[in-house]
Amino acid sequence: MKFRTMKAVAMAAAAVAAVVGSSSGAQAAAFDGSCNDHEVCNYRLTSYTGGIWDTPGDVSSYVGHYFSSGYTLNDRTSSLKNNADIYDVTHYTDANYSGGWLDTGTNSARASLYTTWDNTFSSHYF
Ligand SMILES: [Ca+2]
Repeated sequence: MKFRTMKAVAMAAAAVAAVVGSSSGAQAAAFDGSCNDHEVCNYRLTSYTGGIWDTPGDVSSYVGHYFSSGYTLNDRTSSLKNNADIYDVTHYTDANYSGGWLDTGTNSARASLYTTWDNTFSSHYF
């Protein structure tokens, strides 16, 4: 009896260890100035310069957000990267995912948004 109890306890402990061991790795850190895996990254100027704004989530309004350089984000994006592994990202010219829109494929980047989209984006959705 005693041996069987100890074995059951050992098996339970092993099960807990397996759960802990399967926990996911480090998450991408939003707004840390680094364009990490799973993030979309907007830049104030072309060629990924002038300040960065990086996040792994959807954002319905750019109002109240700022590039790392201190510039306001709304209507000020001039280049971008989509480091999401699976999802395309769509940038919109208006808040709440409305207005004109531009899709950028997974693991793609745009060094320049040219005159059509330069300084126009106000929200994005994966
Ligand atoms: Ca980041």
